Amino acid sequence: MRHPTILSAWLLVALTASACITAPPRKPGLPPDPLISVDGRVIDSAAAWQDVRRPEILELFRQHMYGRAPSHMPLTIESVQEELALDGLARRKQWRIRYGKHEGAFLDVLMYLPREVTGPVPAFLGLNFFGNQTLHTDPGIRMPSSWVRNDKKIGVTDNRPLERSRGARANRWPVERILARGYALVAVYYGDIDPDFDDGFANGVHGVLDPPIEGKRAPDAWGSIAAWAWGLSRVLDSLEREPSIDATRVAVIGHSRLGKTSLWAGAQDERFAMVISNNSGCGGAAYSRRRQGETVQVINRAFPHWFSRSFRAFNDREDQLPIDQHLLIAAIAPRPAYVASAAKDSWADPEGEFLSTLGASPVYRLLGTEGLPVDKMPEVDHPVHGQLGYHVRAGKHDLTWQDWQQYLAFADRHFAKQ
Ligand code: GTR
Repeated sequence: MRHPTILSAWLLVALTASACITAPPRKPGLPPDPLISVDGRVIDSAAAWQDVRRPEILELFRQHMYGRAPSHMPLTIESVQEELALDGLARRKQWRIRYGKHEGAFLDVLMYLPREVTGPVPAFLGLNFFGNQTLHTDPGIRMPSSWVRNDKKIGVTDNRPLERSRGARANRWPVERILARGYALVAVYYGDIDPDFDDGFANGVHGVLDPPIEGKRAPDAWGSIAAWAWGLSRVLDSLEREPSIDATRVAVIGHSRLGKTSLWAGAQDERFAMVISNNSGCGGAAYSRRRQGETVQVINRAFPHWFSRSFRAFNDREDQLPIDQHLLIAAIAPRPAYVASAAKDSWADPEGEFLSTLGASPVYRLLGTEGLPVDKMPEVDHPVHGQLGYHVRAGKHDLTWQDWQQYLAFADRHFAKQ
């Protein structure tokens, strides 16, 4: 008689070989096919996407681009304050999330809620560049105590925000209009998580949770984008404890480098119910392989702290990347995702942002949604909304009310309660 284990091993090999169809190797230069695994298997079911391809994609992004963040850790919430604000139109709630004993190991959260709410509301959650006080002239907003980039126009000197910085970015955050539509707005200053300059990862969350050892870090240690994304997930942790918020309907939104961040946060953390990338460009929604506008080499040289060190291996070698940015959007599927470009923002490669959104669409369709409802780039100011949304707005690199109108409509459509 044949040995039973050899027989069953042979059977297993034969069965596996017949069950998975392998694809021919991809030509160099083309972006990786979202529906073919690294070992050549065709991904043809939701289960294969969820169990094989999505985890493998996230791992590739960790290994080669954004780096690896430490796993979840306990947080404490303190300094909670709640009062009426905006002439009685809103409730303003602020709290501090502490992630370590070190003096500076905290982030300050600002939340506005529509005043009249019955039951938990959906929310937009976004990081900002100069402090929560720049969102509105409301004098009750706490100022950041961490490092802030000097800026005469905004009102920051000696890396401290001045009183006159209150409301300096109100044009990007239409607070009253968001509240009027029944959404909460949750804001955090990104420098509370990690100050945006290259200091060898001594300050911010890296210094607290994962300091360099004798000046050394692993090639796939997390960069600042991964740190900001980590912070967004910690804010979501705190929103899950917030009775006024429906944490199953939180849209994460970010502009530019913070759009790269919202994509990476949403790709990894499936609790984000919607992801919005506003003008995120290279390292965000735009294909790296196109090399239009900002390139991998340019971004790594200008911002050596944003990505893992391992990403530098692809400077001028984008074709060698085992990933590209359509896979980042695909990792969000089937959750709704919206990518927006601005016509004059050639640095962010609007066409590359559109094409990668389109490139993610087959995954959305595999998972039973419509994906992106067009296959050609729409004209300027002709938004398209499906499970994936896209628009290219007239004008320059910015987050405007026009962009917000689309995000609100997109959220209304996807967050509507049946
Ligand atoms: C630019 C950078 C872009 C984008 C932008 C921003 O200097 O090249 O990748 O992130 O900054 O965040 O405003």
